[in-house]
Amino acid sequence: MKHLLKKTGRLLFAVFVAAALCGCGRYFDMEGTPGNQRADTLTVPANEDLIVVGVSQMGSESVWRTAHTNSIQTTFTRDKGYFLIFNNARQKQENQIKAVRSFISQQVDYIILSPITEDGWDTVLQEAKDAGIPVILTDRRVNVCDSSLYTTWVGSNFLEEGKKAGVWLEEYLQEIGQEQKPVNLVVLRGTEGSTSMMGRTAGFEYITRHHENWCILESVNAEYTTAKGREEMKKLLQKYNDINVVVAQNDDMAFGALEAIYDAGKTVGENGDMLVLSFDGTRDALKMVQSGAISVDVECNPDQGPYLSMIINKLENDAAVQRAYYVPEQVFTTENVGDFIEERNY
Ligand code: GYE
Repeated sequence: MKHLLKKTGRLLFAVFVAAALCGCGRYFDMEGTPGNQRADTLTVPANEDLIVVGVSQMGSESVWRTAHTNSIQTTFTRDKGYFLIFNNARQKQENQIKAVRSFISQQVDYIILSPITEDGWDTVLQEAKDAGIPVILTDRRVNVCDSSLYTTWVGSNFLEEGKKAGVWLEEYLQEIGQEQKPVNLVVLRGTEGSTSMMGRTAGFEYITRHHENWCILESVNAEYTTAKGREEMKKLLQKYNDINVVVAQNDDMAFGALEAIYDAGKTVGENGDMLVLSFDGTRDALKMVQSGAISVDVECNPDQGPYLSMIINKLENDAAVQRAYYVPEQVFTTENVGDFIEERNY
């Protein structure tokens, strides 16, 4: 197995560093994970044939992100043959770059990166390539000059997600016979420069362009968080008194927007002042779809750990991998949400 060669290198490197540090025992200062207790030093047990995986997660900004992290942490466990080094960058790209460099210096077998934004990765990914460490992207993508700087990517078709929300609105307006009436929309966008934000925005706007009677009054950055969603929605309600549709690019922002809408004495849903469209499909949001507070929730599947371990297994056996792996997703509405809400575990 490929990682065994690296394991020898790691052990020799660790011995060398230990000797250089007079054997003080602290080779690397690493943030460990609950599954592998805190790893102050990279102490992959010599008698265990473990694949060492360094994961740089962007943060914990949303319920979806927590589920994404959980999928990774429950996949890369010791009993499944992995030693997981997990780093939470707390929404800062520079922390992700530091983590990747730390993984490189520890000669991990694989690096998994969930990049907060698409730009700014060329240098550090070149360093990983020079070190012979495959980089696998999850959730969001990177915009690099040399596409060989990462091996593959696992995630959602965000453009399709945006289109699905637009198509739902088209069909809804047709059903209620208001397809010709003016529709005023506001958009709460996710993290600026992120793949999911750009894809959902482009997909929804693709549909919007087919409707001259649809008007996006304003599109604002609400950073995928509930607090920012509430803050920005409050401003939009103070600015506009004729909002018909709120497009929140994730459930957390939708939760914040609903708080602001209710605080303003407005109502939502089929017979309310405005409709709320959302993305992700978390359990609490699906309950709001069931109640009608959220009209439609376009699923974004965070369960990407199994795909990542399948890819590593292929790479370990020199098998070919695709350049992209799309996770399955659907659309939740008041009509179908009852069939799925009980199984939703996040
Ligand atoms: O929709 C949101 C998270 O990139 C798909 O990031 C991900 C998005 C997801 O903060 O909840």
